[in-house]
Amino acid sequence: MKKIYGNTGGLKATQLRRIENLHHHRIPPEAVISEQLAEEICQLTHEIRRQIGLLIERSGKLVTVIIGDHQKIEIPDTSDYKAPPGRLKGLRCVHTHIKGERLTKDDLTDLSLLHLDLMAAITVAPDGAPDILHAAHILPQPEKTGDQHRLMDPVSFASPASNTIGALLDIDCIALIKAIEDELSQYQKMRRVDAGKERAILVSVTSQPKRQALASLEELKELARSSNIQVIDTILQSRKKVNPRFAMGTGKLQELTVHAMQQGASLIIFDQELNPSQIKEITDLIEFRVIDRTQLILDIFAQRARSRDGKIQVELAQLKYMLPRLATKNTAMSRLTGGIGGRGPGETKLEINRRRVRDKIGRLEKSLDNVKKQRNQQKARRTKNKLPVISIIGYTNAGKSTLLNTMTNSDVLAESRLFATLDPSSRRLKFPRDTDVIITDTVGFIKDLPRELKTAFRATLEELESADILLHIIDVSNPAYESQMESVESITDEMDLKDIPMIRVLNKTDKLDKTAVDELVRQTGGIAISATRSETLHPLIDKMETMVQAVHNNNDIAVDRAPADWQSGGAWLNN
Ligand SMILES: Nc1nc2c(ncn2[C@@H]2O[C@H](COP(=O)(O)OP(=O)(O)OP(=O)(O)O)[C@@H](O)[C@H]2O)c(=O)[nH]1
Ligand SMILES: [Mg+2]
Repeated sequence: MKKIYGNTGGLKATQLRRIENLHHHRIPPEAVISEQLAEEICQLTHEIRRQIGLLIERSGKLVTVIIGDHQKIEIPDTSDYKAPPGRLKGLRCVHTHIKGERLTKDDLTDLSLLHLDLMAAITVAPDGAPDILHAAHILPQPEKTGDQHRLMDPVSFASPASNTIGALLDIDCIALIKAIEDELSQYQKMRRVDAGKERAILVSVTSQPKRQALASLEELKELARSSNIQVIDTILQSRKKVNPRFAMGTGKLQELTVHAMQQGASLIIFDQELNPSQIKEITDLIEFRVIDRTQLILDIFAQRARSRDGKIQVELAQLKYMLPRLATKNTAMSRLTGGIGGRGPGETKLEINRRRVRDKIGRLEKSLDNVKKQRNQQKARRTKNKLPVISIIGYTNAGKSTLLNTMTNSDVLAESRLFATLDPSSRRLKFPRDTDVIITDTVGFIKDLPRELKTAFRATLEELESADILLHIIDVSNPAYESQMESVESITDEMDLKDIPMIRVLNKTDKLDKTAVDELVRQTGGIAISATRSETLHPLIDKMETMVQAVHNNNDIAVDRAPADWQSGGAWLNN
């Protein structure tokens, strides 16, 4: 950080030298400020009619002198000093006030936003001597009153009994800061903050109806869980109109940052996609890593991608998402692009300039083209062999992989997290009446699937276009099943899959009672199953086989041997 910062224009050489010399003062760590230093900055303030501020480390080292105007100072970028999650920054600010005013709203805002150890203002007496010291700190625990700061009792410099400001204040500055941090960590322990994990506060700022917004937050929670992030709290802020600059109002944002610190959060996740300028404005303003829903999904994809194609597709999507967000200011950029827990493209890679990112995007797109060519060749081979293809589609976590496993006795990864499957897998299946088909399982859908991912996964999704039948798996035990079903079907419509016959499959019916299931079957025209129980699959298998044969009669698909490179799945055993 620069040693002197701010409004130095028009000052005399002697005044500037005195300002420089402030750096020679020693401040005892237990004092807020030394008495001589307080006298000197008040004298200077009195002469130049501008506020003077000092940023002081815990050790007592003076880092920066700030020159303001007659009513405020502007704190420079302090991102060299990072407040670790749930702690204070290790810097305090002491500054002068010319007109005898107490700490202002702006002072308290800076205290919150920067997580300063302490904010103090010294009023300057008419003769230029220090008069009253006002100080405040962040409250380590939320108060019923909603206050986020504690204003300490003002202390007069005129008290003849004292000779050091530490004693004058009757506080030991370093002990006070330590006490605040101890209380912070105790509070976090009480809240069972898990030290090894990313800890996030989820925020939704929306003009949507509340029910919808809550369902979306619920899904965001699941996404966070799938990404191994501990969710500490969720906040829903309904607004008539989302603030174009910061998504929420700055006052709310300030409250959020103190709240997040008290809770020991390391990350704030917005449920809405933040545009590049919003994310920059927000991260410039608050001391937190901030990501949005899209970035979280990208992060999960980055963790889950196994195959070479998958990895290329995800990296491409991440780079495309990042490109417009590569802010010129390093701080915002590194906070944004650290990835979650350092996954993602990584800081160093992203600190290279836009041009190199663009080059990389170009290279990745080329390798994807090659992948696509190979796929087309495979497809051509498959068409030659004329084996009907049934593709399982559906919302993420609906049970697609489980169904594939149960039907074909295989062992594709299926688990209770979102986007367990990224890479498509195919298995061969023999129906009871001896029909052979290929069943494929692929990446799940989600509402508001990030545009970047849609583009990147185009090749994978285009595979669906060659399916003869689509099995749309719906997890009817999920309260949001209806909107999930709509999301999937609107994506399939968008993708030109409308003309492929589709079977709606109502899954996880073991979790519901029979009347509810009957009603769902009636409403959706689907077939009820439980993918974990093979005995429930007969009606579905029947329907599939009948449909395959119908398609076969129409399209002249011979029921033939599968090509040698298909992994053999089990036959459907009619037991
Ligand atoms: N109770 C119950 N759970 C099921 C059923 N089918 C699947 N599950 C569970 O639902 C979770 C998700 O299943 P997956 O098969 O991984 O779902 P998916 O659709 O492949 O999900 P992604 O690959 O993540 O998009 C797993 O924990 C399954 O055990 C079912 O019929 N009943
Ligand atoms: Mg799956």
